Amino acid sequence: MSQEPLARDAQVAAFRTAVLEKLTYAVGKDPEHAFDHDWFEAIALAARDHMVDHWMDHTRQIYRKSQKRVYYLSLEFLIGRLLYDSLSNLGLLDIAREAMTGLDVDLERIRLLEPDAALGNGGLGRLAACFMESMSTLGIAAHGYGIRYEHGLFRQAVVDGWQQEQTENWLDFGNPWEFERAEVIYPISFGGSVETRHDESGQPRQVWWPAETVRAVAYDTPVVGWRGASVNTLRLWRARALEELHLERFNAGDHLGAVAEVARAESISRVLYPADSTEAGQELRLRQEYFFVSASLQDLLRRHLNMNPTLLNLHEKAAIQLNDTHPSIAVAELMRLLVDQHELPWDTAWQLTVDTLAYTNHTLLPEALETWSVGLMERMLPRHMQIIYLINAFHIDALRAKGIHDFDVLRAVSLIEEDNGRRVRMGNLAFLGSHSVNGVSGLHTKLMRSTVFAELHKLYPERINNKTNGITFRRWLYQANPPLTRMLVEALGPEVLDDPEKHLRRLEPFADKPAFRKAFAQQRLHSKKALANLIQERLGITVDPEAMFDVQVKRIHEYKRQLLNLLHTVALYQAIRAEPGTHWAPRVKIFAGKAAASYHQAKLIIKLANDIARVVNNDPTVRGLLKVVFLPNYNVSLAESIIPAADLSEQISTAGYEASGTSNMKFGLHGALTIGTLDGANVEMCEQVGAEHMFIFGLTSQQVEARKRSGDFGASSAIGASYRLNDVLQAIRGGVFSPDDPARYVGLIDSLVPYDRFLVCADFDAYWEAQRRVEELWHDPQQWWRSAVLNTARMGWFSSDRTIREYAGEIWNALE
Ligand code: 26Q
Repeated sequence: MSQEPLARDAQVAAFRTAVLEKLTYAVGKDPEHAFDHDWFEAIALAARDHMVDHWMDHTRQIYRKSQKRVYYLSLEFLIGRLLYDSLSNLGLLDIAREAMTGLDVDLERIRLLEPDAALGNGGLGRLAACFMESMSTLGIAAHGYGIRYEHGLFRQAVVDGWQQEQTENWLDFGNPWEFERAEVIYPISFGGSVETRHDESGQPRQVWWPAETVRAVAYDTPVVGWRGASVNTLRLWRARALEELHLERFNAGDHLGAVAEVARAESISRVLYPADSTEAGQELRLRQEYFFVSASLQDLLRRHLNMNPTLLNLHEKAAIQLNDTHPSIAVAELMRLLVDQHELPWDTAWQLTVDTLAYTNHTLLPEALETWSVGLMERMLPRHMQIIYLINAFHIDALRAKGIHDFDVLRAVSLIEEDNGRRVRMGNLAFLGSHSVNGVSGLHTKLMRSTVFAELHKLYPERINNKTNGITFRRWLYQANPPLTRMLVEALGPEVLDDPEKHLRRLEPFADKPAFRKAFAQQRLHSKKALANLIQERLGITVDPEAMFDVQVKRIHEYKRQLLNLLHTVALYQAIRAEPGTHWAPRVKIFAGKAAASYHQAKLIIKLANDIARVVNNDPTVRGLLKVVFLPNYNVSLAESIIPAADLSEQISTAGYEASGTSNMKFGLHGALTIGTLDGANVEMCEQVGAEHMFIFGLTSQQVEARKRSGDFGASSAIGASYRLNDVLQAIRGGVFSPDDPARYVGLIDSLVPYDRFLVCADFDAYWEAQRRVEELWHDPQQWWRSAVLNTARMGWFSSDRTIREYAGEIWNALE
């Protein structure tokens, strides 16, 4: 016998012992009486111990080398479950599985008990989680900073076809991954007034007398990189009251008043805002933004001063990335800390601020660009409002000095919007306060330069740059699809796991090997059977795993055009009913996604999907040819089950609206073929994969722009020219899918004719045609699976390791 198995047996035994010890001494349970949840906790704690060793090593090394640190500020980290993520990156997954089998505990069953950490809404939050993992993998000294929400994104129930929001309680059974740092506490203040005083040398100084102060308490979660390479920290802040109980009031008999202040303070970290575009500026949201930004900046300045005698080299030792404008009050807060607290001159502080901060933009939608009313800002953050006015004054003066007097230009680049009540434009603040402003795909970045930031771009032509998004292959391939991962390792060798960007391409020749294509189709079928079981269990709908799984899963938004997909579903349904004998490709249309609670149109689209599903699934004429499924409560874990099972990936946003998209990459990695518009990162996918292995359709962003300018979205002419579209709209409008309330969709359909803002009608026929090309290829399995393998082979560039390397090299200067 060789050494290997022995060493491995020893590891298995050691892990088992560690779990039993945790179960006994940390959970306080006897193995005989332990519930599955107790086992989960014991296993997680045993895994966490392994991380801690690496964590401390890594931290010591960063200090020793005085490595530059990267701070990723994000109101969202959509992490999902951590058990397999941690075990797999530590190389302990098989060992843990075996160790637990020896105790008669099925690790897979235990895995499912972990609640998703759903501290994010969608793409932006998930990107932050992928980036944290990649930064650890690449050995970057990174800290994520955010809020430890007591309640993550709501659970979505579907009752009678309608979305209902239910409170999410991920912390009910505790969280074994985090360390509370009761000693890491910062005061965070709000309100009050600002007084001008003069110091000894006669210099004016601004003193903020706040009306209210809360505490931010740190909770740390270790984030382990691939092969345990390094372990970084995700530090999330929880809001606590300064005093747990107002004793004087309590003793005076005012029991409710005594706790009211506590409730007000702690509400800051109570719940994630469940919207993925700005809603009317809510006071609590601004409190959340300032709360976590101030705590994070105080923390990182303290860390810097522990290691350095001065703040003057801050930009050499720290890079701060702002995930959208949500943390953009950091520009004013960093200025306040540097000028008011650390007494640096304004100009020095400004230079340091700009050199340290960088901003990522994730949206061009005008209604999603964050602004805050000047009145609210003055009330809540009076000193910051002064600072913003000053920044603006210096900025406008500098432009005038350059000879720029054009009123329209000055109005466009001002930090204050004047025409719609006075409001602070957070995008402009983030732009001015950062040395780098990046978009998240090539097209998106180009549009940033020509639309929202056109005038600022002319003034600072070097500032805007592109960093196309990526995804971590560890979670989205190795953990989500072990059979496919095994195939890749067999074909390409284990080195593919360490450097898929380099090695995945070597899969291309396998696309021409019938045996490989067959095995590839086989592993897909395996995932589809698992998903079919899940659909059966959760919805009682039977679907055929041999049918094409046609999938659109993402937040529900008009620009993402789930409606277009539903119109196609109805068109297909009608066509099959009209000619049931035709050689249709059997399909299962799968939808999932949450709608913001106040987004009525999005909620109506969910209802429509469920109404269509009910009618189609109960119609015997289309049985075996078409099924429609809306899976409730889309989250990271459900995505891990759905994505490996998809044959067709729907990425059909109106061109120019989806900043990047990241599910497009996840689907492609598993070999799903994409039907999509030339939008966001679909464009780069096209370049990598080849348009001949995708189904591209629809108006381009330029054509969309031209229609917008003309004010005619062309719905009536599209309907006039397409009997098919007309039939679909009439059926939905007339109540075919809503016999209980025939008028339910009249408003939805009628609003399209004058104002089809997202060009659903204009793109309908092109989409229908593209779907026919899909069917044609499906009928040619050799070619279908060849394209599928090539999609996987050519997806290496979409690794978030590549994205992070670009950030580190071009924005952070943080490559060793
Ligand atoms: C802002 C203010 C108040 C309340 C909510 C918000 C808010 C919250 C979340 C605004 C936007 C978001 C999330 C946006 C988002 O997820 N954008 C997506 O980011 C992905 C990562 O870059 C891109 O791939 C997607 O294209 C983009 O839509």
